[in-house]
Amino acid sequence: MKSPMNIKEYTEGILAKDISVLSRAITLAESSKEEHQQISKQIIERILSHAGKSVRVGITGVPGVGKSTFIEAFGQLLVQKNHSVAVLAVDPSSTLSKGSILGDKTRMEKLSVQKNVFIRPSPSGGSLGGVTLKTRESILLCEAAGFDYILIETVGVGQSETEVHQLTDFFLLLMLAGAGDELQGIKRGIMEMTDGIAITKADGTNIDKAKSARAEYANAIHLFPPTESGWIPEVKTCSATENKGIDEIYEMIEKFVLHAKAKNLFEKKRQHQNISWFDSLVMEKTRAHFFSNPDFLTRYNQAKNKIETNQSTILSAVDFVFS
Ligand SMILES: Nc1nc2c(ncn2[C@@H]2O[C@H](COP(=O)(O)OP(=O)(O)O)[C@@H](O)[C@H]2O)c(=O)[nH]1
Ligand SMILES: [Mg+2]
Repeated sequence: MKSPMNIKEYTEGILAKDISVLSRAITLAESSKEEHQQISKQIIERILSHAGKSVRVGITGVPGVGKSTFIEAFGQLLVQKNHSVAVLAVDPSSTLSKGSILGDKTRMEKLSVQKNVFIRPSPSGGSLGGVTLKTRESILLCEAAGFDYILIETVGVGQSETEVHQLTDFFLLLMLAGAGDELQGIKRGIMEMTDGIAITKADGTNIDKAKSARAEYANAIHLFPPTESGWIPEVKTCSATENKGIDEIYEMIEKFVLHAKAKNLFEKKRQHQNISWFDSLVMEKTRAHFFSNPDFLTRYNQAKNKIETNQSTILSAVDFVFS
C-alpha cells in the first residue's frame, strides 16, 4: 500500500507532472467509492484552472483497424517533435475481454518507455456514460499535468464516439480499405463528426486498395455539408507498422489546430464542452437523487411489475412512476 496523500500533495504532484501522482489521481477519479469521489472532486476543482491547454485527439474505428498501433507510431512522432503525450483508452468492451489492456501495452511497447509519455488503459466497469465522465476527468488531470497532446482511443461502438467527440478537439476516424462497398457500414453520424480520416494498413499488397478507398472517402466527404468551423476534413492513408503517412496526419492536425486557433474555436468548444460536462453531472445527480428516494423506488418497482403482468402500458407505467 502506498501512503495516503492529501489534496495539496496531489495537486502539486500533478502540476509538477509527477506521473505516479497523476496515475493515482486518475485512479481516484475512476473509483466509484464515495470517499474517493470526494477527494477527487477537490483535486479537480484545484487543477481546473491549469487544464484546457492540450490538443485533444480522439481516435476511433472498429476493433482491429489499428488504433493502438497507430498511436504507438503517432505518439513517437509527437515525442520526436518535442511534444509530451498522454494516451487514454476508452474501451468499454475491455471490461469483458480483460486481454485488451495487455494487448494495448504490447502494441505501445516503444511509446510506453519514452520520456514525457503517459499511457493509461481503459477504466474498468461502469456504464458508457460513466466511462465518459471519468474520461473527462482523466483528460483534465492530464492537461493540468501539462501534456501537449492527449490521444484518446475509443472503440467504434456508436455511442462512445459521440461522447468522446464531445471531449476532443480533433476527431480522427481510422478506416480499413475493404473489398466491397467502401461506405457500407459507416454510420453517417460518425462521418459527420470526423475532422480527418486515415485509411490504415496501407502497406504490402494493400496499398492500391487503400489508395482507392482514400479517393472514395474524399469524394464522400464532399457530400456532407461543410462543418460549422469551415474546416474540410482530409483523408489520408497510412501504415503504422511501416511508419508511412504518419507525418502527414500530424501535419493535418497541426493545420487544424492553427485553423481552430485563428477562429477561436478551441475556446468556443471548451465552453460548449463545459456545458455538456455540467449537463452530464446534473443528469447523474438527478438519477442518483431519484433512485435514492424510497418512494420513487417503490413506484418504479411497482410500475415494472405492472408491465410484466400486463396491467399497464409502458407509457402509463412511466406516468405512474412520476405520479
Ligand atoms: N499490415 C499492417 N498491420 C497493422 C497496421 N496497424 C495495425 N496492424 C495490425 O492490425 C491488428 C490490430 O491492431 P490494433 O492496433 O490492436 O487495432 P485496434 O483494435 O484498432 O487498437 C494487429 O495485429 C496489428 O499488428 C499497419 O499499419 N499495417
Ligand atoms: Mg486498441
